[in-house]
Amino acid sequence: MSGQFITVEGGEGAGKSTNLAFIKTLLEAAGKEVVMTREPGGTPLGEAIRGLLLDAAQKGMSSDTELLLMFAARAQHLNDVINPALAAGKWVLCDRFTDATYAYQGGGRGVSMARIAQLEQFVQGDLRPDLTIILDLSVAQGMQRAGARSTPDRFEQEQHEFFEKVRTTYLARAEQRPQHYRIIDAGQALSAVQQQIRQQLTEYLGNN
Ligand code: T5A
Repeated sequence: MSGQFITVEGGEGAGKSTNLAFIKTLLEAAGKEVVMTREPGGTPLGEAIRGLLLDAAQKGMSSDTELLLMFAARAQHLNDVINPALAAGKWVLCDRFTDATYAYQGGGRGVSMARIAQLEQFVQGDLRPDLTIILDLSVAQGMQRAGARSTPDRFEQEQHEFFEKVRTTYLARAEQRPQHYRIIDAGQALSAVQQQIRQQLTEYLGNN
């Protein structure tokens, strides 16, 4: 018996945190036992790595260091949380995963996609998300929402162009493997966003 692996992605301020608990409720209502987690993070070691990655004081971090730290946190997360949960038949709901590495380190920073793919295979083996929900909205709207909060972290200090590349990469990945992705128009009011999520998940659960 194996559970399913669902990830939620999107640019800054897209509403991932806001909608994660809603998605968990929908899955539980369908009788699934759900483990909710996040990246970078999800374990004590992963959360410590997250602290380094988001720390605005780490200005000189190279793109390769950033990439390797993402995958280091992911390796621990897979070992301690994701793989055991899936093996026990639970559904894992994760706030960001390797699509974010393709979007931010690949699209945003310009790291070679082939190098990311090598690390993905090394760290994950054949594990890929069964379903990825992309909360898509314009960069301007996302920055406005995220900017309404506290001090910007190291990623939030990037410029508009960086986030345009992040968005383009997410959408391109969804276009390549449409059966594994659902794109939600996250620019709408929360009730309309959640209505789309409910509709897409209901359809997915009906087929899985
Ligand atoms: N990262 C991560 C990489 O570079 N590579 C990787 O491999 C991985 C895994 C941290 C950073 O790490 C990078 C990407 C990130 O920069 P994070 O904390 O998950 O990752 O990312 P953030 O995008 O910073 O998380 P945010 O909390 O900023 O965004 P959310 O969770 O998408 O947005 P949320 O839910 O907090 O909402 C933002 C605001 O908008 C409001 C909310 O109330 C909130 O105030 N809001 C709405 N307002 C109006 N209408 C709606 N529909 C709304 N939905 C939400």
